[in-house]
Amino acid sequence: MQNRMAAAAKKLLHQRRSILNFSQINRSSSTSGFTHHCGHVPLKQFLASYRWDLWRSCLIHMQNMSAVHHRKFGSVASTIVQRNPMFSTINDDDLIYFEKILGMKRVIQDHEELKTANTDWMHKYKGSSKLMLQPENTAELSQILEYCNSRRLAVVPQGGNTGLVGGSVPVYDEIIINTRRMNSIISFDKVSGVLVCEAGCILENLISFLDKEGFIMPLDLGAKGSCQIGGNISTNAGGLRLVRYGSLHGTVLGLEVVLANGSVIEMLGTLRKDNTGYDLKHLFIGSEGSLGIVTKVSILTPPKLSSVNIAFLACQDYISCQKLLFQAKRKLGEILSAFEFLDAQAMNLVLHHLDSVRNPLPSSIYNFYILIETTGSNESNDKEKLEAFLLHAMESGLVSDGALAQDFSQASSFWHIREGIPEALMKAGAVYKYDLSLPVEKMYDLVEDMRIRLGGAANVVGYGHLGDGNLHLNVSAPQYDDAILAQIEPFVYEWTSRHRGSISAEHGLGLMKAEKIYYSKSSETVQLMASIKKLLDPNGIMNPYKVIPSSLVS
Ligand code: FAD
Ligand code: 2HG
Ligand code: ZN
Repeated sequence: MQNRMAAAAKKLLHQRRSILNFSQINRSSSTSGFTHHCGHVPLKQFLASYRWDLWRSCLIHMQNMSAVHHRKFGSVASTIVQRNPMFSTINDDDLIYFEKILGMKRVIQDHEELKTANTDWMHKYKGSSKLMLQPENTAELSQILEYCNSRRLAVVPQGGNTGLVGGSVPVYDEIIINTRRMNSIISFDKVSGVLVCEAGCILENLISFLDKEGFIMPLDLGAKGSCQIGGNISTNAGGLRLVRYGSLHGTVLGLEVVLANGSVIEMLGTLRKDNTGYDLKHLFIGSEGSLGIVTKVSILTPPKLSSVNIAFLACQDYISCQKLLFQAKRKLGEILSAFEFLDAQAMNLVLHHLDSVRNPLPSSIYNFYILIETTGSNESNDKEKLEAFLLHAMESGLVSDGALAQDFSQASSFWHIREGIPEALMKAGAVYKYDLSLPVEKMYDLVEDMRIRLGGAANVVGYGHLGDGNLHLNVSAPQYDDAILAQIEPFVYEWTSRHRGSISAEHGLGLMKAEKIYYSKSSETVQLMASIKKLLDPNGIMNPYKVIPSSLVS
């Protein structure tokens, strides 16, 4: 069967060059990119086996490349809220108290450091905090929050500050509580795969740690070089492999959190099963620092599997992308570990703005690109599955062209195209970001509708986690412009709501969408959220102006 399939694929590849032009790709000796060779080789040759150790080091290299960069271009935050007059402002006694707990070095008032911490990754949201605190452990954090609560000093928890909705920076003078010094790995159990660590561990460091143990993190995202696991949990980050490993609501087994009044809630279980009443950790997964600060995490990590394949495919239309997803779920089944898409506009941005990126496909322009990753434990079985899938995709004309990574550096390059899009957008100018959950069949209609609305005024870009029904709609313009914003909002939210989508698939609400929550949640649900907030944070000091409409919390 396998031989027949391979032979058929081989024949097809030679016969139908125009349909699946899997050009042989060699990595040039410099790191500048690919060199293309016009000849075609049998599919078998493309499915070159991986060396997992090299693959991992490639990933780490790629992660370094993807460490986030800041870029400045104006400041427009569409949401305007009033400072809550109930909050105090910092005085000398407060500083003396904090210095007593943390020492002088971790009570930061330096202008430059504060400027960075006050500004979000997009340089779109800017606060005016005069103080950043860096606790080293839960006890210190607990004392800080207890004090802030008694003094009604508002705080904003901050991890790697890579959030994309204005949640991680102050709106006014909130004290920034930065978790970067709480970065120890506490334990790792090789039998269960349960990792327990502090919230300030950088995701990439956890990935590297686990790699040596033969495991992987169940989440991965382009900001891994800077974001922290506490920030990931607080935003319920989805990322590139949710299609395989599910959301953090499934993989996080336990948390330790500190509430606004300083009480430490120890829920740091390592059990897969525990039905002793309400599972309160879920309240803190995705609550964006509005209910408490996550200090420790227990998370289930999957074993690292030896067989990884990555295909970069081109499709002419969106319907083919959908059909390909349908087929991938059936034909690749349990080995499918990523299914990402980008449109031609996203590809052009990356090619234009990121030096290290080359298009792995010949120069023809396609309308859509799909990145498919498979991860499994049986190389020959996995390859057989992938061959069968690709053969079917070719025969049915769903795929117009494609390339299979033959080694780790090609795999890295494919991933770099997809992960580099946010950075390329930053380099292109001002960007309006929307992160939407939508039925897959409707998803790209929104991009097209937005293009019609905006005409030539802006570049409308669509990409995202197609396997999860998550569209990243980005509107790129030379500079921020109220006229453009008025064309986008509320249209984008109304459109999403009309199609029963969510206005935040994975980035959260932050400041950007706190007031827009009703597009995705009923008023009764939002009221219940506000009641929970009131119960856990009666003075409203935890990350104010974010997540919940300010009328319900002030
Ligand atoms: P921050 O940005 O510092 O904070 C985010 C929010 O969490 C804030 O509201 C903050 O107050 C709160 N918070 C932080 N730490 C804690 C804590 N310990 N306790 C309580 N609250 C806390 N997101 C995805 O879901 N999928 C992606 O694929 C993805 N890719 C990205 C790629 C790039 C290049 C960038 C810049 C961002 C991307 N994001 C993605 C956005 C994503 O939300 C963040 O990257 C990440 O999850 C945030 O982690 P952080 O440590 O930077 O948190
Ligand atoms: C991604 O998937 C991130 O790359 C960022 O979630 C999305 O920039 C965006 O809109
Ligand atoms: Zn994303």
